[in-house]
Amino acid sequence: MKSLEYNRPTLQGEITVPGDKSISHRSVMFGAIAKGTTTVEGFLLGEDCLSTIDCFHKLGVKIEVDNTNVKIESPGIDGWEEPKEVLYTGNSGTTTRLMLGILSGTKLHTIMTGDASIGKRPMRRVVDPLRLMGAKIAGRENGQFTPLAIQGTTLTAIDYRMPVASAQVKSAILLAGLRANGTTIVRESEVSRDHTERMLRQFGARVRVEEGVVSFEGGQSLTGTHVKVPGDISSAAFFLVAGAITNGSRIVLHNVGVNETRAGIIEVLEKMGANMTVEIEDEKAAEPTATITIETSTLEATTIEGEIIPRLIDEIPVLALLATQANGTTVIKDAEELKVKETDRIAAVVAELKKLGATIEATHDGMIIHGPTPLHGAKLNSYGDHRIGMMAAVAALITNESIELDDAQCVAVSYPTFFEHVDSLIQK
Ligand code: SPQ
Repeated sequence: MKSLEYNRPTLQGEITVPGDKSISHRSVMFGAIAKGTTTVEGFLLGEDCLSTIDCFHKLGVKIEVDNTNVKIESPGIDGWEEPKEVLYTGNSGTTTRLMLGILSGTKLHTIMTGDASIGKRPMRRVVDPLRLMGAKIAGRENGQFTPLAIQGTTLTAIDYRMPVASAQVKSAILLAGLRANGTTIVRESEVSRDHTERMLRQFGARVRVEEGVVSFEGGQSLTGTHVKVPGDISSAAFFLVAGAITNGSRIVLHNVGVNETRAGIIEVLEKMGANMTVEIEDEKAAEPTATITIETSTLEATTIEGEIIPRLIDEIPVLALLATQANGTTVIKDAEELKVKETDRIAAVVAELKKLGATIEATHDGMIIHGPTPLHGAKLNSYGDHRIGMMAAVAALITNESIELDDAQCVAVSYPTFFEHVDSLIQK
């Protein structure tokens, strides 16, 4: 149990946001698939990304980590060893789902499993399209849950319309498509994060993207390269909200990745009237970055729905907290996907914010929040979900009493230095 007693501080200062989790995972995966050397700077040393590295160690890929610099020396996907041990993906849905796509087209037999949360997350969304490509995957409830066993085989390209907006499903199919005969096509009705498409290009593959349709020829080989990982906007989100809702605050966030498929939170903050400036640092980079300054703000309620949802899906817990401090009724819709994250994030957010005195109710695909409401202290549960844990910690910045947070260490999944960064901003 961690006691969060901040006594309504003001927050002032600057933070360099740690590396993007989605891009860090992919940098190691692509570096391992490519023959030769890949170097990565700005890698996120979060537990999830370390799980990805561990899986590739077991596949015989040489990976050296020196602070946030990573060097991958790979014999290429055809040179990987059949692992003698189970590949353990920890708490990471991205590792589990993308590895399914990658391993399906190798010549290897592998078994993958993760922690208790991973054991409850649906895998058929990835396993079904991979099976259409010819993949041989077995697992509990016909492949819905880990542990999963993959017998690598020859794959054939598919033309697939995505039933849900999911970058993990899209990426698993694209990564399997690298090894498939023919042209793989993925059709999205709502565009999800496009880091895989961008990185395929960085590693030398030819990819076409037109109006929600991604297509490319199988059999292309990847060439090792240098990857610069931007800061994670999903981590920056906690400080964007903290700066907006704590009195007398001003926070400058450097190195924030602002890829438009991730930057929905910026649009929502602007619409709610946040006192914020966004200065683009590097527009031409494979993944653009910005410096964002946020100050205490008077906020108006809003509706968050439709195509923006996949562009801010992981920020919804902390946006719900933000909405408790806005004038009026905020409605979040079309976000049913939250139910299959590390925990059911609709149920968790509503239960925990209610304990603090928020006026919030769950709906089948989101939540409705009436604000502004003063929040008070309580005992909260993170449910072992990093994003719920960090939401609770940001809430503690505006409560008069302390928040006692169970399982606070789960923040290390995506933001190991989170509590240090909070402390560094608090004006003594
Ligand atoms: O990796 P994991 O556990 O699924 O992580 C989460 C998160 O909150 O960090 C979701 F729980 O992020 C996903 C995100 O929600 C990471 C991701 C990616 O890197 O491709 C895509 C999103 O998931 P999905 O299911 O929409 O594809």
